[in-house]
Amino acid sequence: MSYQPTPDDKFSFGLWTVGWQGRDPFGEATRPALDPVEALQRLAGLGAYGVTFHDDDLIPFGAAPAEREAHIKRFRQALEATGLVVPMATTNLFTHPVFKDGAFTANDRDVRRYALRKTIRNIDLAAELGARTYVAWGGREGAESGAAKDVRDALDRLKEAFDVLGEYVTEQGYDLRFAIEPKPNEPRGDILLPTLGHALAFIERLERPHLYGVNPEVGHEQMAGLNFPHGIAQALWAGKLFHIDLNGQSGIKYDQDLRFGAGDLRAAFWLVDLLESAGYAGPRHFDFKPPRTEGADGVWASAAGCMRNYLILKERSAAFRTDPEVQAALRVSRLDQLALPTLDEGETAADLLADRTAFEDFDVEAAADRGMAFERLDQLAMDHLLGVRQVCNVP
Ligand code: 3MF
Ligand code: MG
Ligand code: MG
Repeated sequence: MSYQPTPDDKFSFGLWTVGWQGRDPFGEATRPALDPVEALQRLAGLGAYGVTFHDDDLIPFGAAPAEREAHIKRFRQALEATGLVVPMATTNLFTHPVFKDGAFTANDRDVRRYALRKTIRNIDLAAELGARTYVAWGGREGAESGAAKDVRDALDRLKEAFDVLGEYVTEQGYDLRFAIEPKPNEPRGDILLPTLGHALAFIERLERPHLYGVNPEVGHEQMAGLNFPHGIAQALWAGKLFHIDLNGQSGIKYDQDLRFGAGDLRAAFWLVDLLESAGYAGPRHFDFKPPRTEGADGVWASAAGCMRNYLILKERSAAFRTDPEVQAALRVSRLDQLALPTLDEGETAADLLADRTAFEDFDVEAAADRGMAFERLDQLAMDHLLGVRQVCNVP
């Protein structure tokens, strides 16, 4: 296998990822600005299918209307020339100092109204460019100290903002759904909707819950010490995995944004295994930062590495799932039993109470004695991941 991506793999990149100049809290930019048109050409050349953007990645903040139109026109032409699509767009509600205390939940009401207008303006552009998903990451929706934010009021304001946006896209007839991106901290000390679970619960309180899903990011959940594939499984289970941000992270520390596959490789393997076996049909979107040590060549090597690692892991997952020894090991570990309902069809709680084999005659000690054989199963997975088992029946 060549691991050469094609548009069918649905790999997409944010303009801000390959365009990151390496400015961090301790140092200046190490790379020059990247023209979005060049980004499109390079990404298409590498085999990506899509590109995503914050409004300000494409149109400099504060640009006059004519300048704005010129940027959009150039971008459209580059999309046509490269064949790339725009599956998702989002709003920058975190860079300008006006958003220092948040956007939809800023204490200042005028800032909240401005944030909604900025978002709606870019939603119009997203719809025009054919995007089907609108991501909302509340980077500055949070606080550093207790009294600074009344969290219950802030959640009311956040709900209000999403309900207004939902009403807007419905009235406009846009075929666009929202994907909320959770993150526990950075840049704020604590950010609202810090994890996938918080976001999923919040969505159910909105006026049109069907319009909202999640855009989980590998590193964000891992910054909170959580198991990313488990979170993704729950989002899939809830029908809410609208989009995904793939990158790498090594444990609970600052937001590393490593290329996909770097950091927690085992979690990356189980993630790809899950996405592929669940038939996730959305974009495989990379939200990473080529390290500031890299020059231009390193940026494209890093972007290519994201896709290559995904394809390698996809191959390893397919080899794992089709390996007859793995299939037998899964049965020994009783995964087939987990897939069976605990009660028979039509069986009631009263029937269960009447079933003596379920309790009175149940041999608790014998059941407790059974080993689960998970270690052997996991070693088979490790062998596949590390490439030391012969790859068989790869589609
Ligand atoms: C920050 C992020 C964001 C979001 C983006 C929306 C700048 O850690 O992950 O990237 O992904 O704002 O997609
Ligand atoms: Mg991130
Ligand atoms: Mg992200």
